[in-house]
Parts: sequence; structure tokens; C-alpha cells
Amino acid sequence: MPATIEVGGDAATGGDTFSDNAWIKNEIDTDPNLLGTLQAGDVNRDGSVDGDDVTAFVAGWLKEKRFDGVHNSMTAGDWETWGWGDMNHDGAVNFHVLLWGIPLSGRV
Ligand SMILES: [Ca+2]
Ligand SMILES: [Ca+2]
Repeated sequence: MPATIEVGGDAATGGDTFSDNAWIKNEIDTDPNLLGTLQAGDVNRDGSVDGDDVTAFVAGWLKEKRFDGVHNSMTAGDWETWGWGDMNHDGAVNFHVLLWGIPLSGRV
């Protein structure tokens, strides 16, 4: 599951989506706190789901990673937006049930 995070390109890898996915997988696999698994709800990526994740989620509330074009705009999730509380990787931190990472409905 950790390797399935969709990303929209990141400056750390020059904006290449496929490199970002490999980079994220490596981060999760090599982080001594994560031991290869990033749990749903682990916003701060410390290996546990607790009050610190709630704090990070609240701090990231309503943040968006938005890309504006001439005709359209879109949001995209990545490693950074996960750290804001974007558990479904759509690039926006909005309504979400944080405790178990289970969305109730709609866009989370
Ligand atoms: Ca955590
Ligand atoms: Ca989201």
C-alpha cells in the first residue's frame, strides 16, 4: 500500500511523478519509525496514529496543493500534502475522519 501513493510531482525529484513514487516508497521502506508501512491516519509519519496526527491535521486544515492553468486548475496530492492531513492524496485537506483514516463521505 505505501507504494501506491499518487503524487503530482515534487521538487525533490525534479517534478517527475514516477520518480516521486519510487522516492516515497524508499522513504517509507527506510524510515525506522515506519518499517515499510505508512498507516492510514499517520499524518506526521512517525509510525503511530495518535493526538500528534490530530494536531498536524488541524494545522493543515483546508490547505490545498493547487496547480492553476490557463483554462483549468487542479489539486494533486503527494508526500507533502499527506503531512498536512491529505489522506486520500487529492491535494486538499478537508472533511475526513482522522481516527482510523476512514472517510465518511464525499471528498476527503
Ligand atoms: Ca503519527
Ligand atoms: Ca484530501
